[in-house]
Amino acid sequence: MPLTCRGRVRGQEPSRGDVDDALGKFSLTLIDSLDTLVVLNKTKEFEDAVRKVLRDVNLDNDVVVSVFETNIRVLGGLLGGHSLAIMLKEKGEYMQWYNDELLQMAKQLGYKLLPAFNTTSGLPYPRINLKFGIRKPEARTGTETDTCTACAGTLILEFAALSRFTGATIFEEYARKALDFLWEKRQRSSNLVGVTINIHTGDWVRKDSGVGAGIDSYYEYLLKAYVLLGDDSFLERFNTHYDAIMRYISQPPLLLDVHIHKPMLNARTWMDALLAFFPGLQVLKGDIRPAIETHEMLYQVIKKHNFLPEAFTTDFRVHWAQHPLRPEFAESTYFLYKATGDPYYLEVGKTLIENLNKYARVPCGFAAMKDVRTGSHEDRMDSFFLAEMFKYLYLLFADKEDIIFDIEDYIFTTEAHLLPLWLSTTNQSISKKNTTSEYTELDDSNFDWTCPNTQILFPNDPLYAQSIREPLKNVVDKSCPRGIIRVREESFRSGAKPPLRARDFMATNPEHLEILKKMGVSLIHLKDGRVQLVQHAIQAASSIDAEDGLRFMQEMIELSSQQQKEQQLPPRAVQIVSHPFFGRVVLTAGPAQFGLDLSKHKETRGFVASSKPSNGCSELTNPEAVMGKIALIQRGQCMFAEKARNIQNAGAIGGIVIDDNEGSSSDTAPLFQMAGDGKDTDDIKIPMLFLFSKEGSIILDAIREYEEVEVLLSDKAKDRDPEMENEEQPSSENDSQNQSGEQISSSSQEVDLVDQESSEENSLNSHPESLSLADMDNAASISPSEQTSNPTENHETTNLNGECTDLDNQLQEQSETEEDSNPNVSWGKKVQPIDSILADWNEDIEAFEMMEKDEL
Ligand code: DMJ
Repeated sequence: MPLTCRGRVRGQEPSRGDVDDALGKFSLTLIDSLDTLVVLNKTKEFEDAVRKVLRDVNLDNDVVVSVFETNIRVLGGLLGGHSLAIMLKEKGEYMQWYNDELLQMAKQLGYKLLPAFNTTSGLPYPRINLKFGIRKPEARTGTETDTCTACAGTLILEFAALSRFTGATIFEEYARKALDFLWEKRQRSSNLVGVTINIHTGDWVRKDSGVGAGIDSYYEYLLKAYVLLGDDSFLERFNTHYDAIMRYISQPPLLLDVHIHKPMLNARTWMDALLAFFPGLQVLKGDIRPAIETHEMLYQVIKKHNFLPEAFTTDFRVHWAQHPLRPEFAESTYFLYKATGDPYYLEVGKTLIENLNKYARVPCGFAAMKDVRTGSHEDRMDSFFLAEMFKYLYLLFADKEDIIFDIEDYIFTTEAHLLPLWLSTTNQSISKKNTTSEYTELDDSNFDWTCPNTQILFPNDPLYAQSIREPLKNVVDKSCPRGIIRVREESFRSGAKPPLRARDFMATNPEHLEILKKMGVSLIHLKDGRVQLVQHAIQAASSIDAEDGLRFMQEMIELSSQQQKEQQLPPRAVQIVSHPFFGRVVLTAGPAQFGLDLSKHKETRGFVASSKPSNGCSELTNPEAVMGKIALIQRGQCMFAEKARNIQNAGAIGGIVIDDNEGSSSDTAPLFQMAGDGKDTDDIKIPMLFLFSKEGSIILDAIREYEEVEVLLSDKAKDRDPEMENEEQPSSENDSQNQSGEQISSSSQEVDLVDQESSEENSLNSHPESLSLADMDNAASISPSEQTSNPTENHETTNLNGECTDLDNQLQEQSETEEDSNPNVSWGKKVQPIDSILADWNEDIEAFEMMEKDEL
């Protein structure tokens, strides 16, 4: 946890839901980063780290973990560590004491995961208890029915490597069986797979299909299994799927999810960040042109937001604003550079590194972005940051002689762990046994370049990649909002009427109501004036109508969540700018519907002061303390607006309301806006922001530690300026870094209709006239004395003249202009020189040493 400078231990921090399934109290980050140390030529440190793993790691914990995450990060980490340990031992200098201990540990872990495969299908359960397995009552797992395709299909590299290293064939057999089952279950007419599958029946639970979340590494492992194991059946399967992906999902430069049964029909209007690995896989496959195109599009999204948002729309607006420092784009950049030798990709890598240093680097590491629009942080640095991001960025710039072994002798797992290619000829006893040999006829010429020789691909044409990128240069900036772009083309061609789209639906149109009826969708009028849409597939006129109904409901749900998002005021940022933070810690804050609007006015900067009474519900008794400062007030006992008036009357220039629910955090609770008191609030002129308790305690702890704490309230965090740091007041005597406040995170959950397909009935509430789905009940929390509110502003993205407008751009440009014209904020747009980064770093180290002493 890079903001609070502690390790995250499962059970000791509030649960973040599924994200925590990767944590098994098995020193995840240490294991996941073992082979990174060798790649970075930190051999001594690697040796120490291996000793620590052997000394400290316990795999027998009573914890329920994700089989997929444990496989790719822990089993993969141990095997990558083992692979490089034996390489070093053979070289004769380091690891001379090593006796396959990591491999033994990997085997122990492998056996712990095997009970997960105890299903009739051979697909593994998604979770397992490390101590009690699946079935025992103490296991607290084993009742799940569904898993994601990537979860079941991303085992073969690690399991086969484990079998081949140890001679225990069972692991490779189980992983092959799971892959065989997925292959059997592919949708036969489209050759695509869905996102989730029932592990008992093999039915597709989610029938949408893309190359990102939920499926990504299934495709990756088919191709890489061929490379590592030399088994043609994997290549044939990959090629069959690849052909389908390029036919239906690839809409250059976009990669858009479709339905497996109706692959000409897009399933959503946004893309997720995980698909950024795909250009890298296309390089391995040898299909460079679309790789360059998609990569270029992604790079432009990154240039717009500094990082790739977790999801972004087809017109490149932010859909999910987090960025947990995912490595996929760096991975693809590395592979594209290897394939093309084009220095452009080094420039791309440089931008990634600069952005990481500028926006994500905090005193104890690199913090995930809570919101790429505000630049606020999350107290989270996932293990893949060290396992993958560091590795790929280092390798991008490394010359052959910088690496102490030949990286070409290894293949990267999905977590970038290194497995030696010589495994292909070791202990092959089970390969090719039981593999299906039923393949679609494909045009083989597409696949000539798999495992490409880049010399052949780019015969003396250094400008090849550039010529592909050039036409895409403005694809993001000049894009107009777009909806679902491909609608059942085959139906149009045959003269059939296009199905009713959710966005076109009008509850007052009798023809539309008729179509709804045909699709088995009924409208129920609720007492509060809203209507509920319910679908009963069996009431549809035909199975085709039933499917159209499902799609319609899914579109409605997506439209609803999109509209809700668009209507929300974006979160704001509280940035601590005084010593020793210097703008590096950025906290996510909720806006207020009254007072100064920070998206329209320049940021407010000031020292913070606690108000008395702490809840700010009556005239302040310490006006001299808050005069000219930003007042801290505790939530509760009166309306937000009342607090604002009281601190404003005392002379405060801004206010931060801190939640009184201990343990609350923006990572676990949805942010909300502070509503007014139902009266005119025009008299409130100062900006007001809301912090949950964990974020608030970071400021309160800073006051305890440093007394004078200065913050910046804004809509977007500002770059820090080293000169500002020098101007700052001298540090307090005790220079230690002592922030507290646990932060936890949960990634956004998509409410997806297809999740409910199996339950036969789908329902959704809406408003009668316009069916503006933003009116759906979305459970804003309303406390008795303070009103929180869902936003009411609606941000149009297309104006009446049909001109293209871009809200993100507008807001960004606006704040940039203001920033430029604001003499108080001189810290934008500068790249921090390296010596200043090092100076910061040393200062941080000193602070931590001091902190350690304090704690001792
Ligand atoms: C990594 O853990 C792996 O690459 C996985 O396959 C999906 N992505 C995460 C990091 O984003």
